[in-house]
Amino acid sequence: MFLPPSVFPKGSKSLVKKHLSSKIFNELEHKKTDSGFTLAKAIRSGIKNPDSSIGIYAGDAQSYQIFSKIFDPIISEYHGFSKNAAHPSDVRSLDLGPIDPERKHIKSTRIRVARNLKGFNFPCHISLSHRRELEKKIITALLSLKDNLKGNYFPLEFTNAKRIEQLKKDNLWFEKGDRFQDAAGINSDFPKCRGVFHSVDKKFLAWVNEEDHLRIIRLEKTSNISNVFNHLFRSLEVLNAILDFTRDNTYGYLTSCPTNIGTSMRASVHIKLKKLELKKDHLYNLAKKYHLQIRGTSGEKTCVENAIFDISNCQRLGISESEIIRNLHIGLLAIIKAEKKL
Ligand code: ADP
Ligand code: CIR
Repeated sequence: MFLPPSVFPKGSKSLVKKHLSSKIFNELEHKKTDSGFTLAKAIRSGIKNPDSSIGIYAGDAQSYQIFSKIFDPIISEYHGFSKNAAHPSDVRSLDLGPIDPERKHIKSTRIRVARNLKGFNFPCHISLSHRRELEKKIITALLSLKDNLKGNYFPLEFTNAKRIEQLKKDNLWFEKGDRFQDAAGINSDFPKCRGVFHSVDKKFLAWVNEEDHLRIIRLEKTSNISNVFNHLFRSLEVLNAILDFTRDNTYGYLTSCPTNIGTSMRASVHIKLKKLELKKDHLYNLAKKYHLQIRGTSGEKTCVENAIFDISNCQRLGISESEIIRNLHIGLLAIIKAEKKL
């Protein structure tokens, strides 16, 4: 048996290290979900990566119950959410207007939600045969979509290099998971049974078997975030009718990473901030004030190139979908005002 603080790398500031006391560790060490997921598997990524901020992944929906003693405090700290609170859902149509109509700063808006299907383990704990069965089920649903959602599926394993190049250029493609996902087991059998679906106009897309079974995405070259949101949720209504997603009364949509539960929504803009790039403290303070997260130009844990920041909502649980968009709208207006003032 090992004592929890000693299994995590020195200097690690991950939430899993912070909250996994010896007492909780002893209570959970021998527990298993019905599909055989264990604490040791859940915390692999935090053990391997000293710079993990969270360090834990769920292997199936039941992980959140069986290992609640460790997931709950992490969720509470990340989302500022208490388990006694209710997670609200509200996807009413919004009309907030464009934030930056000439797109001097906001180059594009991308809103994604994560979904996992009932009856299948999550990607860090799924066998190749189940991943294949799942991919088949999802492709059948996606290829049945009609009108403006009609599109094509490009499997990561079999798509030709020229097409991949174009999909990368359009920001539609995804790569093998990073070292955090790798240590968790999410990259097993990569690139088998993964793929990208996109509508003919390339505005609606779905990532299949990436960090979650599905990432459902709307991506447009616009600063009108409410329009993107309205379109995405109309598409989700169609998908909800043909696929059965895991959802919990308290924690909303259940996902591999506990940072994504709840709405599972990340609404981001690519925004050019030449002046604020030179005043990063000011930018980060504004982000903190408006509960926003700043990522690099190519996504999580990447660098900012040509002053293009990825700014999105931080909180996804205990807040409704519409509220996330309204808050993002207010925060972005403040950030653009600060950029203009400099
Ligand atoms: P996720 O959003 O799924 O949590 P990432 O942070 O890795 O994951 O982002 C996924 C991809 O989406 C990256 O390639 C990133 O560059 C791209 N992306 C994110 N936001 C935008 C945006 N507003 N416009 C264009 N591309 C974006
Ligand atoms: C980590 O623990 O750092 C990674 N597993 C990623 C966590 C989710 N991302 C985030 O909070 N920005």
